[in-house]
Amino acid sequence: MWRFRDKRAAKNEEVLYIQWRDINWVNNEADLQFLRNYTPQVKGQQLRVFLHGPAGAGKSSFINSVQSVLRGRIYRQALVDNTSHDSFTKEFNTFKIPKDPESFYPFVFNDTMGLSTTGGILEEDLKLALKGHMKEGYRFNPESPLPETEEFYNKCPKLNDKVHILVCVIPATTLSIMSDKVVEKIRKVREEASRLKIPQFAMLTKIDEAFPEIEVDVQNVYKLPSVKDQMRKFSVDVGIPMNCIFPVKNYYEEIELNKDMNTLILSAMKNIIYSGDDFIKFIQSQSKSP
Ligand SMILES: Nc1nc2c(ncn2[C@@H]2O[C@H](COP(=O)(O)OP(=O)(O)O)[C@@H](O)[C@H]2O)c(=O)[nH]1
Ligand SMILES: [Mg+2]
Repeated sequence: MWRFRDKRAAKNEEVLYIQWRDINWVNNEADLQFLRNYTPQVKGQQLRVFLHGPAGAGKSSFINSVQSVLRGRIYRQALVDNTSHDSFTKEFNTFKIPKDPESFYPFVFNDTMGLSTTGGILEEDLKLALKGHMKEGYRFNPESPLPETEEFYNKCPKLNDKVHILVCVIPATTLSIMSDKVVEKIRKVREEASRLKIPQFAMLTKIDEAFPEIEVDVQNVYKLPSVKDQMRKFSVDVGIPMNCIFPVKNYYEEIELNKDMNTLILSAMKNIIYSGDDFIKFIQSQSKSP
């Protein structure tokens, strides 16, 4: 029996029970198999998922969470910074998830230095990274963008170097107090991605911390009117459509996997992969056309 945590929730009883987005809480096996078996049409092709968002938003935790779901056990990699005061990720690195001892999954992640008003990754650098000009191991310089003359500047990016999906990671806890400058930065990067026709998504993290009803039961996520309101506002502010915004709860304190958390992570990843795959096919069709 579902119990209300506080009086405010109790008042919303009828609204709370209407789930506005279809999601299969009972069985996520099909989505898991889809992710495990996904292979791009072209051999050797990889989908590059580029995560950006404020420091401490949960970007690294999201990569770890995807990895946990795929491995079937909690995966702890030392890339999560639990102080979240400063931008932890200072280098441009690609994270690959091992599929078996010999191979990796065909989707990879880039986790960038935080998007803050000062000291975060520069807009120019983000744009260079989207186009595949940034080489592995480049150390971000908050003062100036990567110059063309640098050894870390990739002059002739291949399809695998380019970003295929842009994902903005935003914590639900600070969404309402996000500064105009950060919103503006997110929007500008998104506009550049749109120009390049790169599909864009947003992950709303820390939903458990922001909404006590979700902490009690993750399945309440699509029943709470306040979650939908937050998503709508974010959608309008930065211009990402509602059906590209996914609330997720990352693994950060759990020691065992949780089916509902997995369901949200898989739902987000499935949509990301579909769009990335479409985008790759689009680029390939463009390069073939005379
Ligand atoms: N409550 C809660 N905490 C989270 C979640 N995701 C990440 N965190 C915590 O937020 C902090 C920063 O996360 P991290 O992944 O390092 O953020 P990054 O800077 O964007 O890479 C860590 O202490 C995580 O444990 C979440 O979904 N819920
Ligand atoms: Mg990080």
